Amino acid sequence: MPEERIEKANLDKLIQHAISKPLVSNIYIADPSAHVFNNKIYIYPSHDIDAGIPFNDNGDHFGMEDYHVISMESIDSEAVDNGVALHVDDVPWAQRQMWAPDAAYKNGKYYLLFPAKNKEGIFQIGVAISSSPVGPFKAEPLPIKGSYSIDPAIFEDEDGSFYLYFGGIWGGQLQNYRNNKYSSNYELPNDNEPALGPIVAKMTDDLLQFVETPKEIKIVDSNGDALLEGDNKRRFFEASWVHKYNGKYYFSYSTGDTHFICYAIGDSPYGPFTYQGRILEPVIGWTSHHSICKVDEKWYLFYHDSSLSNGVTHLRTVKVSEIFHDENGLITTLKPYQI
Ligand code: FUB
Repeated sequence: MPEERIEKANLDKLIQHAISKPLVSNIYIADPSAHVFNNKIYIYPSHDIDAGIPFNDNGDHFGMEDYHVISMESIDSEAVDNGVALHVDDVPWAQRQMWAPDAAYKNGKYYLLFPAKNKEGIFQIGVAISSSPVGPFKAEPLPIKGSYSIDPAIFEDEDGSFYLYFGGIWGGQLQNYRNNKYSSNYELPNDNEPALGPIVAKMTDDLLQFVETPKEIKIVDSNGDALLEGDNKRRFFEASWVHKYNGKYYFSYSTGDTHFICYAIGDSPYGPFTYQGRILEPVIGWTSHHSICKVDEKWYLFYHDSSLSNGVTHLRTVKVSEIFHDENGLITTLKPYQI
């Protein structure tokens, strides 16, 4: 898998024709989880750095060490970097690789949910708490019991229940789990077998633990058949996100090695979710990761690309663009570059 998947001449053209500009350019950020708290927009991204580790399929070159929270007064206003909100050195159980986080608000407190590798090199998911949406956050001493893999996305349903979605294959280690148990002998399914699904668990009232055994989510085609591992233009890879629109649950995700952000619709936060189509065509850079957030009655896709670093996969920048649900609730596919 080459690091640079776009040739230089094409890269310049794409950058010139991008539909959106970087929200901040003083640091590299990625994997944006956007929320509106108290009428203000807060983005919880990964903070990309060059850790000097060569590109590999295990994602070791994503050597992030801390989180910064980005805030915006409104969708058109300047995005402000609020400095370090949590550093890996201040997380007792974590060793390295502070990958894509998310955040929630409940009863006057802000909760940062984040993956990191523990001292054994296994990804788990932790919680850190602050009285401010921009931190600093104080990490719990241990990760969430029973948590694993990467890319936590926390969704608050209309009844006040919170659900945590997570999981990612390859560097995200989801292929090493079956029924929530780890084994380095587990591998990806064969191409003609159902793909691995993302994982969901309802959270306790204090948002610190799961109330239940995590469950694998099914993403199915229009016949109700599970998407297969070989169907890599549609099957789940990483970057879970859930939003609710007209009473339906929209589960969106990245297809990873085919670089699409896709979505599937269901009637329950647990799925099953029926595949619908693409939200975002491939961006500059290998990864694609997004969130969907309603701001002032409009829906926005927060996403990243590697345009600010001229295509360096692990040095990304966050952008935002409005998206539209049509009269049937289907999302119009966004082309990130108008060529
Ligand atoms: O940022 C590191 C990893 O890259 C994330 O966890 C994935 O979703 C991908 O964006």
